Amino acid sequence: GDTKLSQVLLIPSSGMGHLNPFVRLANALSDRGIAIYLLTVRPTITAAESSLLSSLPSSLLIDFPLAPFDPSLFPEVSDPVTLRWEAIRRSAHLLPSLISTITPPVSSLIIDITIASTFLPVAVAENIPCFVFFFSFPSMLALCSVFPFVPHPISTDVQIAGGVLNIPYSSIPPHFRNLNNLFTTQFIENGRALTLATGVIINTFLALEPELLAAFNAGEVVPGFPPVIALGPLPLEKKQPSSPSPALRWLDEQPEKSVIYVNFGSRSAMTMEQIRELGAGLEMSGCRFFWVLKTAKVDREEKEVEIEELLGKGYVKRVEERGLVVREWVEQDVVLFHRAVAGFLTHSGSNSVLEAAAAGLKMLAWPRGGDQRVIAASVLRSGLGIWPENWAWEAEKRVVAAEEIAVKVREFMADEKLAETAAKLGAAATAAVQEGGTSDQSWRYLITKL
Ligand code: BUP
Repeated sequence: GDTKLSQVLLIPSSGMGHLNPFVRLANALSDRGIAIYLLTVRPTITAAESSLLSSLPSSLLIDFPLAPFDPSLFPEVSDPVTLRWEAIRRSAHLLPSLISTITPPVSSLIIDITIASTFLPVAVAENIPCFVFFFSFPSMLALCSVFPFVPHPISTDVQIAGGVLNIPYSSIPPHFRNLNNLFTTQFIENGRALTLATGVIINTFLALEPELLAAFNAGEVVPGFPPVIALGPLPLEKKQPSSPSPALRWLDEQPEKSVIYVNFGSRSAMTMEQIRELGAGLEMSGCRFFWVLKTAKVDREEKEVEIEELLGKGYVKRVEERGLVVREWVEQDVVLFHRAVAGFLTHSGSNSVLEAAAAGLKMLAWPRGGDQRVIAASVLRSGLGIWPENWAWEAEKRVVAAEEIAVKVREFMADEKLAETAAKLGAAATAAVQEGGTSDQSWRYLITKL
């Protein structure tokens, strides 16, 4: 008959970096015969999330009305996404009554790491298996799982599994030094709760951080830690073939493997001064470039500033033969696999890096904040890319000069060896998800547990 094996309720929190992988996971679960529901909180914070949700069959979506929440309790938090996480975290007690209205009944949960500390105890009390979906790299999962147990405020490097990994103090997000910061307390509480999970799902593949994944599953990172299920790279969305955007048409006209794609993700924005230096640096490098330029952290707040107002009069015309600057959302999953693209200047957001790894594309990492230095270190270790470690992140307010950017970009684009190792890792990513591959085995394990 038509009856599916299991009914899984997916609970994302907020932010495109979370919703995107959740939707990919949902699609992959459906493909394997699992019925899924997606709990949503609307209105979403960003327009990008709202448009992604409206592209999904509405029968999958279940609205989650939140408990009243007063953001003025957290005057120090300016990021609306972090506040939304907190609002959801504080609504966990509403879950049992909501679940009881769903038919056929929910057999297990997959929840967002950012809401783990309150939802895991509810799942345990309700006796429902509950998996946590962790969005960053295994090295960040390691930091998350040991961070509740290190002396605070943190003032040293963090050693993982007796030296399998060392996370330097300088890579730890600066706000993690401040225990009065909401983001920090969320991170600590969520990390501490992880041992209650049935398993931790992570969108990566074994070849990226093999020793660390082995250490996790041998109980060497945190004793009694649940299985870490590395099942990536998750397949990208199945898109309706739409007419190619002007940006993609521009890429179509560029020579094979000639363009550096520049994008700092959906949640980072540079200062005007740094934007100008980057613009000048890309121009000076002489390389072909495709740059997605953002000036606001939340897309709905993006101002209608003309590119020339940011980069100076005549810029667009001067670089027109070899550079394209756009101000809108691009289909990154298509861009990364485009034949003209040879490298990626990235903020090393976890999704961006994994997508590029899947495409076997070399990266020039310029972390801006959050988990991005920890990820950049992993990019460097694995041979996927390079990381000029002295390039400042957002909080440092130091500006990297155009000349320095130009030299590095040129060197990076000319690096054939790097392109080869990245391509090899791309092949490993492909092999991992094929039948019998390491991620395929993780999938089989997960399905039996759902
Ligand atoms: Br911008 C942009 N097109 O123009 P990350 C982003 N993306 O498809 P973030 C586009 O958004 P955090 C665009 O492919 C990736 O799936 C991109 O996630 C897509 O960084 C996602 O890379 C961005 O994880 O979030 O958004 O800064 O660092 O909080 O994970």
